[in-house]
Amino acid sequence: MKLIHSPTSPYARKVRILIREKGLDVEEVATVPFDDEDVLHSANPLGKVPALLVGDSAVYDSPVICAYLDALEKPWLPKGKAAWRQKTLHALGDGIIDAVLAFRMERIRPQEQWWDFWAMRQENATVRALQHLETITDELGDPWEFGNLAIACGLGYVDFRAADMQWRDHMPKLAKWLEPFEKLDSWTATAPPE
Ligand SMILES: N[C@@H](CCC(=O)N[C@@H](CS)C(=O)NCC(=O)O)C(=O)O
Repeated sequence: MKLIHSPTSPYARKVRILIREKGLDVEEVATVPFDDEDVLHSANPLGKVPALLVGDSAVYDSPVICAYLDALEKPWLPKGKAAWRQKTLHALGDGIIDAVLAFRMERIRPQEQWWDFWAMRQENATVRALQHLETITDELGDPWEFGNLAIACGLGYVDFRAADMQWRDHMPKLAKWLEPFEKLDSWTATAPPE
C-alpha cells in the first residue's frame, strides 16, 4: 500500500498516525496537491490528499481511508450503535479542519477579494465546535479511538493555522485532554513542518 500525502495536510495526518499506531506497512509518498502531479491525479481524480493506493485500486477521502485501514488490524471502530458516535466525532474533527482550512483560503487571497461573511462563518463554526468539545471532554476517553483521531488532528491544525485563537486559554479541559496525544511518537513524527 502507498499513501499519497502532503506533510502539512491534517487529513493525511490522521491516516499517518493510524498507520504508525497500528504498525501497518504503508509507504508514504509526499506531494504538493497544488502542483497537480500525475501521482496524485491518477490516484484521486479530485486532486486531493490523502489517497491510498492498494494494488491497482485507490481509496480516498480521509475518513474512508481511516475506516479501511482500521478494519485491517484490531479495529478501533466499535461494532453496532457505538460506531455512529465514533463516526460523528470523527466528522466533528474533520469539520474543524474544513472550517480552519476554508478560513485560511479566504485570508490568503488578495485582501480586496476577502469575503468576510464566509470567513466569519468558518471562524464561528470552529469556535462553536471547540466550545462543544470542551463540554464533552469527559466522554471522549483515551488515545486513540476512531473519533479522537480526527479531533486531535483538528486541534493540531488549529495550532498550525489558527494559533492566534489561543484556544487552550478558553478550553482548559480540552487542552488537558490533548496532552497525552502530544507525547506520542506518532504525533510528533507527523507534525506539520514549520
Ligand atoms: N475530504 C477530504 C479533504 C482533503 C483535502 O481537502 N485535502 C487538501 C490538503 S489539506 C487538498 O488536497 N487540497 C487540494 C485541493 O483541494 O485542490 C479528505 O478528508 O480527505
